[in-house]
Amino acid sequence: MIGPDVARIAERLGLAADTATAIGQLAAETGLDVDAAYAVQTALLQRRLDRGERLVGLKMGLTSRAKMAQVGVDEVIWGRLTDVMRVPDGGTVDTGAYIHPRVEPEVAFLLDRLPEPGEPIGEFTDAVRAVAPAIELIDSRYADFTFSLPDVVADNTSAAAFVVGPWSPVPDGLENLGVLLEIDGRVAQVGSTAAILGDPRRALDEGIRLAGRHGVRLREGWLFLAGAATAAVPLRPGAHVRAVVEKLGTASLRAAS
Ligand code: OOG
Ligand code: MG
Repeated sequence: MIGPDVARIAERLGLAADTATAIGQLAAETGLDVDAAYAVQTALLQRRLDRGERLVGLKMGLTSRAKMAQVGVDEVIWGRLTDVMRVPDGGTVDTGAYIHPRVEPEVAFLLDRLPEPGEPIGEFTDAVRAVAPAIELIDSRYADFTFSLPDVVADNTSAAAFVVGPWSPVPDGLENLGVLLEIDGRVAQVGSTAAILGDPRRALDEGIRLAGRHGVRLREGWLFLAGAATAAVPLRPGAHVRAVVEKLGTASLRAAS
């Protein structure tokens, strides 16, 4: 049997992102399974590297029930972050560069030295140098933000842009910090870091394990987004967005009007 055409699917998804044009789901029609979907993701990353972008870390997706319920997919997934996706804290994005952007509050880790594959993480603070509040801007390349598990994996888990707030040393206890997402000064989502796999530190174990299955090793100096603690909210032109994480502070962005 002929497998799905990984290069062609990556090209369709890459063009959809570059031109902010939604496409239909691909997995059912092309017979794409989850393993082949990660191969598409790798090809999409290569497309970005070929135009000079740098891989700066990984993001986890669907690590909270709120997110799983919002998109109707209930598996933890991971994707790639590049330097071009990073927006400075307080920076401005153009919603016209995206199809149907949404924002969600996250916790970011700055990775230190990680154990060899197969070895457990000793102390979390050996593996993570600092933590920060963050905002992820997601933008599914599929029409109506609707997809299956292999579709969203192939689409680099809807990754589009992200903001990292100020770094802090790892506080004692990351497992139950209050999280708010504010739009124009109004609370749009309320949650807790407990929503992220019970403790966002677990997201790192999952990231090491799941990326390791596809031969990807996390590196010192990489960023790591642990996954949204709440559902995502549509980003409208002119909006001012803040993610506030107890003990860690605030990350913010503006959408140009
Ligand atoms: C998939 C990406 C999920 C998260 O933090 O859960 C994600 C999506 O919702 O489109 O980034
Ligand atoms: Mg996210």
